[in-house]
Amino acid sequence: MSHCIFCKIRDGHVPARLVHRDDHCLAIEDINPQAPTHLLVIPLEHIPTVNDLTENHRELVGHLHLTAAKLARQRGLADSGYRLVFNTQRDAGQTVFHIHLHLLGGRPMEWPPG
Ligand code: IU
Repeated sequence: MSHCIFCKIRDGHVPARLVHRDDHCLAIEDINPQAPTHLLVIPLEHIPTVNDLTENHRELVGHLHLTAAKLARQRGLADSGYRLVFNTQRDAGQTVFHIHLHLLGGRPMEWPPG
């Protein structure tokens, strides 16, 4: 079995609060939310970091963003705003090495992030 926590969630071996699933990705509630809405949009394919994306992932990357935008709309965040983030590698704070698009919203946010 994969050691990757998001692969385990994908395969149903670890429970998670699933809010979306389709043929290419799933979305879950983050277990340590940093905003009133904090979802993770996760491709089914195990891709360790954004550095590992190839031309073959072009559609998938678009799909992850469109899915996040749909979830943001469903939660009433389209007008107030939200943030989409791929943390990539150590300095950005990536802790799970299976790419995931953070969707954060429901409160004002600062820029630049810490
Ligand atoms: P990061 O960008 O790799 O730092 O984000 C990992 C996120 O995954 C982080 O916000 C964690 O709270 C979240 N998470 C989770 O939702 N469920 C888990 O079992 C684990 C991490 I491990």
